[in-house]
Amino acid sequence: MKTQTALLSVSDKTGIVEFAQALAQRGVRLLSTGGTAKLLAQAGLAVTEVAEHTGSPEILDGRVKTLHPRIHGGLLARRDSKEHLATLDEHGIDRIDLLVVNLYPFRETVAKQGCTFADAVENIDIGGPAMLRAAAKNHGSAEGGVTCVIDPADYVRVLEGIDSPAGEPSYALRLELAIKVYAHTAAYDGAIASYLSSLASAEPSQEAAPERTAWPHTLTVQVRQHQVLRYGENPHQSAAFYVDQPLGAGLLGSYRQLQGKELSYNNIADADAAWECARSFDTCACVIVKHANPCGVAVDATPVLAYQQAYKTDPTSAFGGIIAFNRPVDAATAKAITEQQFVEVLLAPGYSADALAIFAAKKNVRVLEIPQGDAHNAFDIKRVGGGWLVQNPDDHQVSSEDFKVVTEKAPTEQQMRDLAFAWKVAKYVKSNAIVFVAGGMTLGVGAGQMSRIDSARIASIKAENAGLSLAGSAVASDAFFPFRDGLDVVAEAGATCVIQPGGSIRDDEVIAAANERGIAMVFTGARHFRH
Ligand code: 93A
Repeated sequence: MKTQTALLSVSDKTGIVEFAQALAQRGVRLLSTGGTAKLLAQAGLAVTEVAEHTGSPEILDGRVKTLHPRIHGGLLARRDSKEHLATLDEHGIDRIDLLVVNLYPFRETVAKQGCTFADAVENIDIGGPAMLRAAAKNHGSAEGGVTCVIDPADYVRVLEGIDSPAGEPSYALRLELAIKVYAHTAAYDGAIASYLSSLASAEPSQEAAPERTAWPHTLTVQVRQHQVLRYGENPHQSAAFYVDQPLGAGLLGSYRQLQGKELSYNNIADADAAWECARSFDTCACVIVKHANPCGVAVDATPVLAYQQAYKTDPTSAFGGIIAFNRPVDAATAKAITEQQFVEVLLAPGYSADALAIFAAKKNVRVLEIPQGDAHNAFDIKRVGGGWLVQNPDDHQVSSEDFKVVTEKAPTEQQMRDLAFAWKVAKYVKSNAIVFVAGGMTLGVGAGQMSRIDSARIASIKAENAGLSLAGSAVASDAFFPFRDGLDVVAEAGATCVIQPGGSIRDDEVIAAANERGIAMVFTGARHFRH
């Protein structure tokens, strides 16, 4: 059915005047609530106030504005039902074909310092969600239905739909917008429940709400099923990939697959580890991951140079690896990778046409493009029996200026650069992590051992296996050395400088060992356990 009447009632008034103007130009009649109507009228638009349309004034300080049968009847009458349409006629109710609503900013209000209980409660929107849920319920069928819009980013597509021969947005778009509405209202109510439960036993008052606990008592996450996977970590497990709503650019979930086989559960987990490590570098970096651990990381002037250095760390493990770049991949890099190794997944913020042509010859290689962006997850979640462990992501940053030299010898400038690089990589290696580096590349990575000394031994064995010398290398340990033995192992392997958090009761013993061996050591004051 042609879009004849729209109801606009928005708190976030971004783009609403322009959108209403575009609707008016298309002959759509505008109904609107107090503040929105005023804005539209000021812009010279012909708009009917909802109060005038319903014949009922806004009452109770605006708590009741749109809660009226002339609104809800107009939204809910089935477009394919003669009876419903006759009922509208009988009661003199006009159809409302397009609903544009966004809600009182509840989350933003309670996030503000000093938000009172009264502020919070007045920002619980009732009429908005009621209309949205009604319109979404009646998104209809291919024959026609109501369009509901909560996001200014969707205005353009709605106008395109009105301009189509059908005179209304397509069924596919109406369905998409209806899904968006229910996800949104669910999260909105979740935020209200979280806020109220965070007040615990506190009495409602006009005073500032009590100090909020660091974590809400209930946690609401909004996700969308992105893909059902062939299977989980093992073939006897089933699995799916869910992505956050809204989804931040720059995070793995926003990927676009340009070619290759379907992604598996393990591919996604490994791709995330590789991508997060690669994007943590400002300079051009390449990260090769196997089984969730980096097996080669390097920074260099170009992606191909970074790849070649990263590959040298552990060519054996790199086979079938996941490779991430924080710079667009060019033909030289694509050629070097495809000639040298079997690769499961590639990640980068972009690819040259020549690079894509080279990958096209290897049909199975999964090539993922991740849009540039600096979004970060709000929290990490880990499943345990009967519950979830939730924490802030490990986004602790220390720069070289914060490194505390604890030994007689201080690192040279080059050593400082190496230590900073090693420390960055160690954060992405499963604990216990020991990472040897030199000149912007990893030389040996020891990951996931139950004792730090074994990680140190493994890292040096791997360097030896790859034919890399550890003489004069820098080494990072993701947590403190509990005894001097770990330090002895890395020193004997050839390390001349060490970075670690410090904080052990035996720090003195470890510092003395470093001094004895002429090693420069810095403390970061923070550890990077990764389990
Ligand atoms: O207080 S309400 O829950 N009661 C209502 O009947 C109602 N109808 C729309 N809030 C209501 N709204 C909300 O008003 C909308 O969801 C929107 O956020 C806001 C727009 O108000 P105005 O146009 O006056 O700025």
